[in-house]
Amino acid sequence: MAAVIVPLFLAVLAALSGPVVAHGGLANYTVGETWYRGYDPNTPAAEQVGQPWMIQRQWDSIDPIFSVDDKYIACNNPGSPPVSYIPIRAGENITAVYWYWLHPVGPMTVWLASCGHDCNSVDVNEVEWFKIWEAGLLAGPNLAEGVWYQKQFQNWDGEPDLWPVTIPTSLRPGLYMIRHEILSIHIENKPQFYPECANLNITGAATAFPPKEYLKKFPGAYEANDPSIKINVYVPDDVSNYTIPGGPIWDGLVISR
Ligand SMILES: *[C@@H]1O[C@H](CO)[C@@H](O)[C@H](O)[C@H]1NC(C)=O
Ligand SMILES: *[C@@H]1O[C@H](CO)[C@@H](O)[C@H](O)[C@H]1NC(C)=O
Ligand SMILES: *[C@@H]1O[C@H](CO)[C@@H](O)[C@H](O)[C@H]1NC(C)=O
Ligand SMILES: *[C@@H]1O[C@H](CO)[C@@H](O)[C@H](O)[C@H]1NC(C)=O
Ligand SMILES: [Cu+2]
Repeated sequence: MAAVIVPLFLAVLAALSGPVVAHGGLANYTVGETWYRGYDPNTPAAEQVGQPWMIQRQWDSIDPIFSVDDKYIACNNPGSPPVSYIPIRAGENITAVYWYWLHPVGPMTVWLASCGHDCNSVDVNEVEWFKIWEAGLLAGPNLAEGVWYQKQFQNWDGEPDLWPVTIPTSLRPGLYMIRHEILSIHIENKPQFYPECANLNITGAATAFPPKEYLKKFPGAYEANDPSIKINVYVPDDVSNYTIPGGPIWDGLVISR
């Protein structure tokens, strides 16, 4: 939908002011009262990449990723990992801050991947991600007219748009990446994936870790022919159910390894 959206988008951007980030992506993270600045595609990379405060992976485009097989589906990432980690305790909330979001239809998911001893030497396409949060269709009557979490999240007014998620209380501590994904499905057979990733240093004394069946790679977690990905939500019919792709979320209760 980019051809239609770009002029409108620029018009909205022109209306925004102050510290507002001029794009529709994950701009900041908060934990408690602490704000963490994310990567800004509208600021030169040289001013951000390698900076000691950077906690989010570099991403250079607000444009969507259209294919489940695109390697950028992991982290919208052409290159550089951040230097630092957001410290957070298992059981605490991390809130993603967007200053603008355009699309209303489709699921939103949050994933974690354990990095071992260093998130900056891992390959984002090889680490194993597990889903910790999801929200899709919240209420009927059908996919076109129903209430989506994304519709409620959609924000045009320059106020911070907040997406809080709890790190599972039972998760064992360590270095992790967190991956937020918005999937917009307003065009049949042309899904739009908008992922961003950041580094977390999760502390605590818990010991749980999800078993194998929850661990997925990107690409790999999704199938192009999944009805939840290629569906035309605007065909009037009786479909009132929507299965969020990528398998179930890990409830944090299964202990293994
Ligand atoms: C939010 O992120 C943007 C872009 O990365 C940055 O310019 C801004 O200072 C951040 N805001 C806060 C409160 O950290
Ligand atoms: C923590 O996040 C959850 C969603 O995972 C949300 O329901 C809850 O309101 C958040 N709590 C706070 C204090 O923000
Ligand atoms: C992660 O947090 C622990 C506990 O505060 C700290 O000892 C460790 O140095 C941190 N690791 C990194 C890579 O920031
Ligand atoms: C709705 O549920 C049916 C029956 O379980 C399933 O086959 C179909 O894929 C679901 N549709 C979506 C979009 O999740
Ligand atoms: Cu679009």
